[in-house]
Amino acid sequence: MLIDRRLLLRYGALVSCAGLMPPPATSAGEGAVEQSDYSLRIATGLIELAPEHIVSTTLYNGQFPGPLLRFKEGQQAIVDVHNDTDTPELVHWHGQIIPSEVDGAAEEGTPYVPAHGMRRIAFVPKPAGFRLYHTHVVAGGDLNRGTYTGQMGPVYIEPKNNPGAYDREVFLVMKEFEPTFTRRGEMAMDGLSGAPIRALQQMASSADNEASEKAKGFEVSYQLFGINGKMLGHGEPIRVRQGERVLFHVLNASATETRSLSLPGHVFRIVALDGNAVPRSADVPLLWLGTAERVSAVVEMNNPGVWVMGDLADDDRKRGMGIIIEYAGFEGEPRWAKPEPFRWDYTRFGRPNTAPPAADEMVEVTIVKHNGALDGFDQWTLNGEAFSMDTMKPMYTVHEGRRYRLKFRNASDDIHPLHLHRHSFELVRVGGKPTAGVIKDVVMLGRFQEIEFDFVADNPGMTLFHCHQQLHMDFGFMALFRYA
Ligand SMILES: [Cu+2]
Repeated sequence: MLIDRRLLLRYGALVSCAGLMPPPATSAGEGAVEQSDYSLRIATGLIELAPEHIVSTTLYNGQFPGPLLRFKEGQQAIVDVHNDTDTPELVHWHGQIIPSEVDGAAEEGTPYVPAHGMRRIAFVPKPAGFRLYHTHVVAGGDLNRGTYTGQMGPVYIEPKNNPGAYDREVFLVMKEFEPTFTRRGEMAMDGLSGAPIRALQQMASSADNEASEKAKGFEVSYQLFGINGKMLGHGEPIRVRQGERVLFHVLNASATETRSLSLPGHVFRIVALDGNAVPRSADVPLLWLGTAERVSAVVEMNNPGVWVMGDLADDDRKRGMGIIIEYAGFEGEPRWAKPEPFRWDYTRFGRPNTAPPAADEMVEVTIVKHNGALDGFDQWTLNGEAFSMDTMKPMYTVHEGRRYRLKFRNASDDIHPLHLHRHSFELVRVGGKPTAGVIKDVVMLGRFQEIEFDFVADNPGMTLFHCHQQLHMDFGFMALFRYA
């Protein structure tokens, strides 16, 4: 749509001189001359997971997942975000190294997209690879807000030099629907390598003894599950030919859950984690992904038939967490087979026998859970402090150019998908094993385990660190880094 330039100037003059007209919702409102690359509209809508399961939730552009947004690395992009809901919203560009003003976290100072308003944002997308966008508002006890809704979508940033050496690319977004709170503290499957540390277990039991509420806090459980917004058996199968090499880009879009994925009779060759190429490709029988983690893996289609590619959790897969893989010329009931036990180990994809560069400074953070401390919800502390949305006090000051080693000690029986905004980090030690070269923006910290990773303070501006489990981040598990 082209707008008459004189009209626009006149409108602008009216606003600035007479002050008679209400200001547009943003500095560049709907009448802006420059075309945006993408437009996202946040509104309530319906997703048909299956004919008998049509869910109502908040969506981007009326669909789940949100549209796949493709950007070019280093080339400025403009996105118009329209918010048709009654509450302010934020769109976070997860995994990108961009300024705080557009990153999409209120804690960093990003302005909200007002209710029934819009905000135009511009940024230079980077780094290349598989990223995502999602809402970053606090949900607290409201299961109609935050990542409990359908506000999540994939981003692919094309590298400046595109290698593209695969037959096909398929994006898979794993997501649960219809959340409820429960007192049933169900123990999720633990697929992570590494042994629990005794001192951390002791710390947890003394926190349990001190807890005013002895009962465990609320957990979230879900009724319905799907890949790309369809329950297993609904939607189109992935149709393949024998000998084809398919590159799967898998995203765990859950608000709270760790997910797994297996394709019986096939192996995944891991090529990238969180969109960043791994130093060492390796074959694995199945995937484990924490909330917001991504895995890119090539599967060679060399076992003809009709298969269920699905989550290892039987209940969740039976309620939809899977998708059918159908070879050309084959039909019939899709087959599922439980894979052999396998532990997910990030160091498998790292550079062996090399250490990352020495860090300039070390920061140690101990994570403790306080059962039911906040009206029945567990409260989380980092070195004894729960993040406060009221004060938004920064916990650490970093200096530009310095390399920081963060060591996290998990004195709890939960897995935490740790996420750092606006920076990538390099894994240094996982489950007691040293590693180098694995670059990520979310990493799972196992129960009663430790993890170390490095980041270089190379993107000045307020920077948020948090657990990506929505229940954890909303109840204390956050910290702000400020630049000196
Ligand atoms: Cu957590």
